[in-house]
Amino acid sequence: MQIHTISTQLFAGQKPGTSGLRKQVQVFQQAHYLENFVQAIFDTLEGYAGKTLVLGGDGRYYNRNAIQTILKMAAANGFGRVLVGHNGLLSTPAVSAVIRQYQAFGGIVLSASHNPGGPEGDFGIKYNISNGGPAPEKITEAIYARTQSIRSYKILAADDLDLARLGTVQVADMQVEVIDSVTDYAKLMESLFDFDRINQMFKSGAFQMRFDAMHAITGPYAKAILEQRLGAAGMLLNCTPLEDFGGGHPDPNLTYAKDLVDILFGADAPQFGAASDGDGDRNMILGAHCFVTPSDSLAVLAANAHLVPGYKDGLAGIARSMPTSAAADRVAAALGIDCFETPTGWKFFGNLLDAGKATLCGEESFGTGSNHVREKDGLWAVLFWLNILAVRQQSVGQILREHWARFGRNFYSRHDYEAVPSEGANRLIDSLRNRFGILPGQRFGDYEIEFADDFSYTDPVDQSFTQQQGIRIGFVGGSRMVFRLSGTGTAGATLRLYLESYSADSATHNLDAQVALADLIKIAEELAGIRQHTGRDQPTVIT
Ligand code: VG1
Ligand code: CO
Repeated sequence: MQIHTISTQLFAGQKPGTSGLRKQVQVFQQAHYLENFVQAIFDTLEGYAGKTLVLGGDGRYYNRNAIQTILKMAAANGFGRVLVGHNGLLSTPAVSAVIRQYQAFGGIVLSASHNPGGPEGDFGIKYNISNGGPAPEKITEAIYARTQSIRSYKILAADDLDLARLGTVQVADMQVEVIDSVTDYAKLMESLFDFDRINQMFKSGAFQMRFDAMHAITGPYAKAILEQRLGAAGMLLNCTPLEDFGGGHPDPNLTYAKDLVDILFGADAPQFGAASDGDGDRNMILGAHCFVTPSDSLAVLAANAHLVPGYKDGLAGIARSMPTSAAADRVAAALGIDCFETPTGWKFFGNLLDAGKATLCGEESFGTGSNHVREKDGLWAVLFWLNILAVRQQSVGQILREHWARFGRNFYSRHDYEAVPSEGANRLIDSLRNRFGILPGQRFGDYEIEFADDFSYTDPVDQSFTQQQGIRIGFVGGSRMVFRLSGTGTAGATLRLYLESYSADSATHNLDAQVALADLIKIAEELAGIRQHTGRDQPTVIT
C-alpha cells in the first residue's frame, strides 16, 4: 500500500472553539478540509510513532467518511495502532475512558455535540491528549497555527475498512482494532456505582424512569447499562443513533428535550427522567414535576458523594466553570474542600483532575463529571443520581428541597440568544467592556452594581493564563449576571446570559427561577441593550 503526499491549499478559520473545530457539514465536505485539520493535529504532536490512537464519533452524518480518512492518514503518519469504535461509534466519555485504559497516545473525537446533524447540520473534530481529556489551549492554538502554514498531507492509498466487524486488521504498518463501543465504559461505571442496589430499585417495580437518548450516541450505552444490566426495561426512549438525530437538536435541555420534559411534568409522571446529548457527555436531570439545574445537580452530587461507592472516601475538591452557579461552592465550604472556578470548557478541568485537586467538576451547560475520565459524562451523572435515589429512597424533589434547606438556593437561569448577527453581539460585549469603569455604584431599583469585569484565569497547576472568558457583573448582596459569546456555534453568534441570585430563606425556595430572577433579567436587558444590539426581544432557549 502506498503513502501519498497530497498538496493542499490553506483554509481560513480552522480554529478550535470551546470544544474542537465545529463547522457545517458542507464546510467539512470541501476537498482537503478535514485532511488539512487532521494533518495539522499530527504535525503538532511529537513522539507518536508506533503509538496508539483512539478514534470514534457520535455517528452523525459524515462520521463514516471522516473515520476512514483519518484511519488512512494515521497509518500514513506512522501511528502503530488505532482503537476504533464499532461502526465508528464511541461517545466522548467512552473515548476518554478508552484512552486512559489502554494508555493511548491520544484520541480523536468526531462530533459537534449538541448541534444538529445531517447533511444540512454540523460536524466537528476534536483532539484529546493522553490523560483522556480535550487538548489544552496551548495545543489547540498550535494546531490552528499549523493549519495556516500547512502545504500537504499524507494519506495511505487503501480500501475502506469494515468497521462492522470486531477485531484486529493490519493496514500497512498499522494495526486497526475495532472495539466494542460500550464494554470498557460499562466496566468503569460498574466500578464506581452500586449496580446491585440500583438493580434492586428497578426490580421492586415501584421505580419508574425515562431516559431519552435523543437518537444519539448514548442509545447503545443506555441499552447495555440501564436496560440489560440494571433492569430499566421499557424505560428508554430514542435509543437508535441516527445520522441526523431524527431531525432534532440532540441537546438535553428544557427546549430541545421537550418530549421528555412533557412526560416528567405530565400526569402519572415517573420518578426520574434524564437525557443526554449528541456525543453523550451532557446530562439533564428531572424528577416528577421537577427540573434540576445542572448547577444544583453538581452541588447535590457533591453533597451526597459519600453514599456512592466510587466516591465514599471523600472528594479532593470541586471545580466549576465560572458561569456555573455557586451552589457547589457552598457544599465545598461545608465539606472543607476547595472549589475552583475555571473558564468555560472541559479542557480547563484537566490539570486540576490530573493534579488530584478536584474530584467532581461541572458546568451549567448540562455537564457533570469526575476524575474517572477527563470529559464530562452524561450517563455517569444519570447513574450517580440513580445510586443516590436508591440509597436515599426519596424523590428528586425531596432531595432538592432538603439540599436548599441546608445550603440555601442559588436561583439560576441561562438565556441563550442563538444565531444573532455577529456584529451586534460583538458590539454588545464591547459596549459593556467599555463601561467597566463607570458601572460600579450604579443602582437599578434594589440592585447596586458592586463590580464589572472580564473573567480571566491562571491555571493553578501550570500557571497558563486565559483572558476575556466572559463579562461578569456582580451586585451588592451576591446576585450576578454574566455575558458570554458561545464558542461552539456555527451560524452567526450566540449570546449567553447567565443569571444568579441566592436565597437562604426556605419560604422562597419553591419560587420559579424565572420569577425569582425577573428583576435581574430586566436589568440585564437594559444594561446590555440586548434588544438594540441583537434585534431580539426574547431568548431562543431558556434553561
Ligand atoms: C458550550 C457550553 C460549555 C461546554 C461546551 C462544549 O460552549 O457553554 O459549557 O463546555 O459547549 O460542550 P459555548 O462556548 O457554546 O458556550 V459539548 O457537550 O458541546 O462538547
Ligand atoms: Co456534548
